[in-house]
Amino acid sequence: MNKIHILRFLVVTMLVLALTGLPTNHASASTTLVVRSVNEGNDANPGDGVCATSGGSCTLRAAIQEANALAGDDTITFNLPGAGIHVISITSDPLPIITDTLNLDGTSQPNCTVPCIVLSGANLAGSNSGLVLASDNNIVKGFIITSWSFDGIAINGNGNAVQANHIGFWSGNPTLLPNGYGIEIRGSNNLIGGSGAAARNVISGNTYTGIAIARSGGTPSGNMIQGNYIGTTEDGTAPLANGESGVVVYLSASNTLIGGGTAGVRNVISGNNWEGIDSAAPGTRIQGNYIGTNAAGAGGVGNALGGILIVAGNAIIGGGAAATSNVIAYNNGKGVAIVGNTSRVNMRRNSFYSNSALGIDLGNFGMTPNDPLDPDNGPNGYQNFPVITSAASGTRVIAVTFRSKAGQPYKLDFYSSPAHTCDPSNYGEGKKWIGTANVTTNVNGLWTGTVTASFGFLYGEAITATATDGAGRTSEFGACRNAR
Ligand SMILES: [Ca+2]
Ligand SMILES: [Ca+2]
Ligand SMILES: [Ca+2]
Repeated sequence: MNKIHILRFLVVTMLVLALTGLPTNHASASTTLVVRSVNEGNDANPGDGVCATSGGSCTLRAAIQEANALAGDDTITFNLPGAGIHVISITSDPLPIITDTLNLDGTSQPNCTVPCIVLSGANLAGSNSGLVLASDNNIVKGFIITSWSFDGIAINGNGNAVQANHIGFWSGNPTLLPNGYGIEIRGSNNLIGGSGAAARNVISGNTYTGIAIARSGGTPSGNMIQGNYIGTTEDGTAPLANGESGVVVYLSASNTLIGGGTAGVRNVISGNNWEGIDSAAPGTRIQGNYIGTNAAGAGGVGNALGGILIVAGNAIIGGGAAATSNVIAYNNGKGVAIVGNTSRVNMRRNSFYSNSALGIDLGNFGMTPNDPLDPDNGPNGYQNFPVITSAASGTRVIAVTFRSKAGQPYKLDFYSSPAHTCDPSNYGEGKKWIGTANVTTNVNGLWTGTVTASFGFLYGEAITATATDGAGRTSEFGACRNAR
């Protein structure tokens, strides 16, 4: 290049910069920082747009410091040397709290099977969390997060997405390295998981709860837990218990969605040491999940103290359509237990089977007998259940006597279970929904009649039913009647 060419090049370059308004610094640009070292050094000059320690390497710590210092949303990717698992072991201080919007993308690491970047707190003294999201709209994906004595991930902001992580275990390491809590959520409208296998977190082996929402206060609303395995191995075939429950929604949370209406957002919440799900909050929806089964829905990985425990608030478990039905099976204990005198829980069209105790227990002390005119107060108003007096497999006609409050509308849902699988108490559980009847009681609180089921059932199968009142409060299952 001669001098004239150089001069012409400089003039053209300056013109282009002037015309396009390219920034002369990185103050508002979206910057991608590439982590190339598993070491821990600090960024030498946060805010200069460059991730570099004084020695010139880009560590995760330096990258977060740089991204926090740069205004605007930034991305951190990984290009760590070598193949296989990469362990970032934090020993000096916890990683910086994420305070500016960040896409932290562990799936970007070449030459590995996601997740392959371990964020380990095993060598860090004190009570610490792995990643703390203080800002909104962050994405964290593709990490193995283990050995943090407090939270694996703490979400204090809103609108964050956490996907494709293993939280609480490292399946390649023979020594289990739990976190205290897998994920704690204190903000709103966060998404844990998503639709499909690529978004799935496996949240298992943590010392306490897999996902705890509003455990330490706050008023988080609208959080979504979708498509995860919680309490199982990464292939969903065996238990890898969280030491307490899989998911706990504390009372100051609201409108939490666990699952949804498609197979892709189904959570498998199984194998936990307490219940699969505990909720004390208003507006909890539990839909389309497998609770106590393996990921195939074809065998047992039961939760040790029952499937679901509702201690207060109101919840929808199921929803009246096939797509929102949960499978609640193989749990040691109740399928769903409801305590707390103000609890209001709608449970329609779920599949309950092979739980060791009642499918649904209002009051958590066994079957609650029907009372005349149903005035009793308690969980779900101790809603009376229907009494089936006959069930004819040939005609699908089921005869019912139902006594509850006078002059009120109810939805009666009918279920079949294979022969001899009703609970030993005979107040059992229903595996397959076979139909619904909308009925209204008379002035004496009585409705009696026959219902023709939508789906057939076999001679000898156990037929049972629930009643749901106009406020959406569902009864226990009535006594099983063997079909003739
Ligand atoms: Ca820097
Ligand atoms: Ca930033
Ligand atoms: Ca009652």
